[in-house]
Amino acid sequence: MLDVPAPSAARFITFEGGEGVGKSTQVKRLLVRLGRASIAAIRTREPGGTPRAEAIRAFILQGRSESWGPGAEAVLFAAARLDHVNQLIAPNLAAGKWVISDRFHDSTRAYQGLTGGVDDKLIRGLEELALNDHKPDLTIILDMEPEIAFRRVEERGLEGALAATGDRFEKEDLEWHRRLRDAFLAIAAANPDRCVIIPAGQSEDALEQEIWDTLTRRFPETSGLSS
Ligand code: T5A
Repeated sequence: MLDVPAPSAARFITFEGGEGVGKSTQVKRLLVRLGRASIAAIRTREPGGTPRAEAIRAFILQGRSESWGPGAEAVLFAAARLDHVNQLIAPNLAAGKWVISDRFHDSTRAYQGLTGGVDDKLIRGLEELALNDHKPDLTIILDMEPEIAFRRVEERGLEGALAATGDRFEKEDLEWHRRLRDAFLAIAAANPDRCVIIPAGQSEDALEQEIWDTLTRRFPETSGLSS
């Protein structure tokens, strides 16, 4: 008989944190690691991940919903999430693939709720509607002083399309980003079983290793796998 390892349950992992803390970089690196460990996985992002959700992303990040206020924006993010969950996240998990998402529902809680002042009742109602029981198994919150993250985004912006303007939320001032950081720390404190805070000021390699160590501790079925 062939010695085939039992398939492990598909996991849903989200990355959260402020602007420019290195989420996208680490999501890509984690996908490579999972591939080396022969774990089938996809990466996605919010807002976005499906054509309809990407259309909502463009609308919001171009600043076209800004004047509607954070409550309406929370509804828009939730509408994008509902499509994302139904069309991409749930089917992939059901097919046994791990799903790694660059931002998810905690971003609405942090940006529109705790920082934007949207009522917690609305935030919770939108979560219930959009998640449809698909809560992440693990949320990695990359934490960093906004001053440093700002510098990173600025340096990247000098080469990128957002050089002159920045997107909708990158334009907020430093004080706003400090409150945003506190919001993510508060979410982590309220959800210790799901969330892990990882200091993001380390090198990309060191951060990748800490994330992998966190994951193998959390999901013991991965700890014996080569990576
Ligand atoms: N939003 C989103 C809401 O308000 N509510 C919601 O519900 C949701 C889902 C999304 C915006 O929408 C808001 C939040 C956001 O404002 P986005 O473009 O996806 O917009 O914004 P971010 O998620 O912030 O994406 P960024 O690309 O700006 O930041 P990342 O992904 O955290 O950072 P990354 O990996 O792109 O790295 C930034 C720069 O730093 C360098 C990279 O090379 C890059 O240049 N870097 C490092 N440098 C040194 N050391 C390291 N360890 C580094 N890691 C990366």
